[in-house]
Amino acid sequence: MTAKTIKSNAAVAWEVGKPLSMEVVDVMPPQAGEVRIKIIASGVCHTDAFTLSGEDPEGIFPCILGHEGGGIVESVGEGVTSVSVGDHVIPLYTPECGECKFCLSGKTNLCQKIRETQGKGLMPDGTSRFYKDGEPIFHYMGCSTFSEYTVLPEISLAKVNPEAPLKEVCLLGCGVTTGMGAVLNTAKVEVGATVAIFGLGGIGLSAIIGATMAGASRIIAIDINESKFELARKLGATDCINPKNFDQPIAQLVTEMTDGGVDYSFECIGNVDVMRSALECCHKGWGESIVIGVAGAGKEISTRPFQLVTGRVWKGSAFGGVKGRSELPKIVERYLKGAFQLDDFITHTMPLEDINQAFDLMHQGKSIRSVIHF
Ligand code: NAD
Ligand code: AHE
Ligand code: ZN
Ligand code: ZN
Repeated sequence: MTAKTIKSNAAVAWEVGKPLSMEVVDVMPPQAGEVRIKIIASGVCHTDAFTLSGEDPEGIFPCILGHEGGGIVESVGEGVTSVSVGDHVIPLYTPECGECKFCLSGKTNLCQKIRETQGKGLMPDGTSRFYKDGEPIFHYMGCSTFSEYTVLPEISLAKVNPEAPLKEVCLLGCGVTTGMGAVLNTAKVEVGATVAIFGLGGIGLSAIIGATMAGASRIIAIDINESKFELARKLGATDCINPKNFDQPIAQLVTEMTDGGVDYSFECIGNVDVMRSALECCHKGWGESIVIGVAGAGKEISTRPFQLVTGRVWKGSAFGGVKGRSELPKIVERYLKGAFQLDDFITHTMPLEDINQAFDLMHQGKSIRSVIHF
């Protein structure tokens, strides 16, 4: 049966800095190599707020934000073979085509097959699948999960075990995979290592889970919002620090606490000054700092080159270094076997029409993750 254009409730970001607006939009049928899915749930990540704020150089409006979702295949376009109607899927903002230079390198998860059009808010053929009153609305990060229905390329979907509750595993579409993966895949933290984690939102707390799994001997959790400390401790943080409670710079404090610095640090905020502190609290000779946070347009990082000359390493991590199609289904299986929990992260749930509350809660520091239920 050929799919037709359908109506979908969606939260549209019409312009920078304005609350999202509930609209009924037209969602076109999936074209060749594309899949239309019904979203069941979507987390709200800080990156959605970052783009809405106007800080994202790739931000393009009007668009439908959201990139941390879980859904069910509603229809498939011509030539789609890897998923079928009814399959449970997690949308991927980092696709996996398996054939581009990046996919074949064995060195990165950053598939570039559709990166150019995705960054312009468009499907690979250069057009949108979302329309309102005949005018196109842009996609976001290739996902646009703040819509009841959305369309993605087949290469941007991870097919997951249908027994996994999508209202929980949607968090594996970004935050939890990112934090855990940065520790386990990018840094490859080893048993007994010392770790400092800056920022205890969904990403930083997931990094704590990763550090605990890796067997880190010391996990120093740092945030200016002390309400995050209870969960940080529960997940395995050995020390919780509010930099505001100390006169000395945080890098110096962590260095003193750890006999010369940590083996690994993770910046999970998007603040370039904190990125510097995270590097400089690493141990001379071998300490590695992983940048996960996304900084605004025009921001740059700096340090004395001597920090690198003397053996500290600065790295970045996107989606935890995870190849979504081949690796995310296995992470879902590990979740189903009880390797880690997700419910601690879901501090709030709400229907799509209340989505602006999710952004308010995030800005007020009251949520870890709000999950939208469709
Ligand atoms: P969040 O808002 O839930 O958490 C950020 C935390 O940082 C908060 O607890 C806040 O109190 C804390 N914080 C703010 N300023 C601080 C400071 N100066 N010192 C210490 N703590 C401070 O955000 P999130 O959803 O966890 O995302 C964190 C960052 O990671 C964002 O920049 C987001 O865009 C980015 N991100 C990157 C990737 C990636 O693949 N690299 C994936 C997801 C999110
Ligand atoms: N568009 C921004 C950069 C945004 C960014 O860094 N995105 C991360 C994912 S954040 C998810 O919450 C990422 O994976 N980036 C890799 C990529 O290819 O976008 C900018 O600065 O232009
Ligand atoms: Zn995200
Ligand atoms: Zn590829």
